Amino acid sequence: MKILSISLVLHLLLLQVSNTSATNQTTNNPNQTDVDYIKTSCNVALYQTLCYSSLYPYASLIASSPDKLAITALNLTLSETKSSRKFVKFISHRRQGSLTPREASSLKDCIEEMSDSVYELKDSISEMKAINYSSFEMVMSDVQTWVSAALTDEDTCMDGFEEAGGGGGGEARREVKDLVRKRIDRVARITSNALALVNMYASTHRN
Ligand SMILES: *[C@@H]1O[C@H](CO)[C@@H](O)[C@H](O)[C@H]1NC(C)=O
Ligand SMILES: *[C@@H]1O[C@H](CO)[C@@H](O)[C@H](O)[C@H]1NC(C)=O
Ligand SMILES: *[C@@H]1O[C@H](CO)[C@@H](O)[C@H](O)[C@H]1NC(C)=O
Ligand SMILES: CC(=O)N[C@H]1CO[C@H](CO)[C@@H](O)[C@@H]1O
Repeated sequence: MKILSISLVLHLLLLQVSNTSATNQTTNNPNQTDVDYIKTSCNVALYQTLCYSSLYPYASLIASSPDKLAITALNLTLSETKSSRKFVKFISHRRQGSLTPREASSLKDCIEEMSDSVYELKDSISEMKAINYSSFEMVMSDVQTWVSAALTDEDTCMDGFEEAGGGGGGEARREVKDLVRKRIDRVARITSNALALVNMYASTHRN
């Protein structure tokens, strides 16, 4: 009974998170040119459907501009990373009493890794906002390094869960582990897409 109610709360939380990104969609009415630009750009991404659906609400804001596209993708990655960190913190707190030491430390490490990602993404966004012609190469190289680092943080977080709690875990424990993994996996996909768009922006300027 207790396990059921926890999972209900978690699912409600997941629903809430997915609703926040949908709200902007209704406030926008993008024209076909700007929508096509998102679609075409997302061809460089590994997770194209996610790339398109997550950036579509910002099509008018991006207005077919490659720098705005890259910054928006980073903005989106930052907000997804923050909400996932919040989610992992919530699980860590909610299940405090029933976690094995190994699971508790995996959750704690994961929260730290998400915090590193938040710093790396914030730095990337502020550098990109201040970019100019002479600083372009250096800024883009930094941003590529930082976004790659964020992707590594997410991998490290997931590896922690793969290693933890190998034996003797109950159903609820596995359920929570899978929920965390699902969230982190989504962030990793969104980060990977942002990196592809950043790389695309960086390469168009080099020619
Ligand atoms: C679409 O909107 C952009 C601005 O976001 C504008 O520059 C462009 O001309 C519009 N295209 C069409 C076909 O209306
Ligand atoms: C990114 O987010 C900030 C606020 O968090 C906003 O001011 C800015 O306009 C956004 N940039 C783009 C290109 O979406
Ligand atoms: C370009 O940006 C760099 C780093 O922010 C700054 O040091 C430099 O003065 C800027 N150059 C121009 C021409 O604005
Ligand atoms: C993720 C994101 O950028 N969401 C934006 C949706 O629109 C509101 C209001 O216009 C912004 O405050 C959010 O940042």
